[in-house]
Amino acid sequence: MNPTTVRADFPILSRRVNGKQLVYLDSAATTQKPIQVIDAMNDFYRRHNASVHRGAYTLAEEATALYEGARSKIASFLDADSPREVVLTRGTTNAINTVAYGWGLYNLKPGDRILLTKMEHHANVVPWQLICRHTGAELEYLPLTDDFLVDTSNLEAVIDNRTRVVAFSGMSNVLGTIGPHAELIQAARSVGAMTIIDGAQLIPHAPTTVHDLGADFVVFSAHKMLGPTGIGAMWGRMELLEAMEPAEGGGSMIRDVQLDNSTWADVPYKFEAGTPPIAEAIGFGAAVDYLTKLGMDNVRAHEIEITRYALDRLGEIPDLTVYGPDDTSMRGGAVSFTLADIHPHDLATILDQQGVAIRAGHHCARPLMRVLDVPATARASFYVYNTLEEVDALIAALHDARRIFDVA
Ligand code: C6P
Repeated sequence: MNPTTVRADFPILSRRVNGKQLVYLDSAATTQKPIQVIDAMNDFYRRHNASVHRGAYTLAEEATALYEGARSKIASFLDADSPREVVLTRGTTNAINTVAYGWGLYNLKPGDRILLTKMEHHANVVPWQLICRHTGAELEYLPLTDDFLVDTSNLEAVIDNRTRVVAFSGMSNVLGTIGPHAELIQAARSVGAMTIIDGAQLIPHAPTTVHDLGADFVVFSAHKMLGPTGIGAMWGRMELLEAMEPAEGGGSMIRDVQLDNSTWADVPYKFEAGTPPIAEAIGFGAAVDYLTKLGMDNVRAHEIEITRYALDRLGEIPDLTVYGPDDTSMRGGAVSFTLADIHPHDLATILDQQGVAIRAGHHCARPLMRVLDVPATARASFYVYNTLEEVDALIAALHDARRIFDVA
């Protein structure tokens, strides 16, 4: 996989920003979209647009085939046993809420425990807090080690038969930290707890299957893997999906509606209330095709190469602190840092003047910011189209920032 060839498929990457060539280093927030995804969505609106699952006319049949075709592609990408195990959601946040409200609300009671880690995105914290309010269950958090890994040294003492849910990020959007999936899943299994992996960062970046992960649910967003916003997936074990209640009611998700009661459509439709984002699903399918063609092993190998290079080069900058593991076998390509006492927002603004787009802030991980004892970090994140030369541009812009802020 050659990022220079890959770049040619991404029209936006030839843009100039503030008179400089755009260097897009914010793929952990959202990735850019290749022409293949843009064309697939465009083609749907130009030639096939109709609602799905209802119409008895040609366009509706075409739209349904394209929508269901996208589900099948996502299922193959995950090596799921059946496309029916893939629920199309509005994204990771919506998927976690679907599990929290569809499973948690009906299965948790006072005294039950939900185990998270201190590196979770708010999407894997706040829904569980809301469920705790409804059910009386309590939250617990696994701490982090000094080298930014999930600390499992006390796991046996933390997990017991009160633990009913273990929910954790497959890859941190701030630290880049991966895992430890197998250990957490096994510990959860040993006490019969339900497991959910927030795969928003993991699935786009690592060759993995739902069988490798072994969780009960794996959730992720299309827009972080070259697809459009507004769509994502919730893979779940069929027996849990069958047993779970829908979190949202409305059209398309019912078998029958009486005046005072309703019955649900089969999985996955009982979780897809209302007219779905059809063009977005088709774009998601095209993104999965694109990544499959690149090969997820190649995607990961490139990520390791560019992240290693970035960590080494960032290490050359005085007063710069990286928050995350140094070992690239344990991390992905989201690299958070601070530079002296320059506020990350100021840093991002200065870098933007050089055309370099990075994110600054708490990255929707305020509990983690407290652990790191910083209000915010700057974050550069890499994907399939980023080159080592772009890392050089980042480094040059950071040296400029040091000069501008007169860092001694
Ligand atoms: N992170 C970032 O880091 P949505 O918004 O539903 O597509 O994804 C939410 C989400 C959940 N979990 C993790 C680990 C994530 O990284 C994210 C999204 C973005 O820049 C936005 S805060």
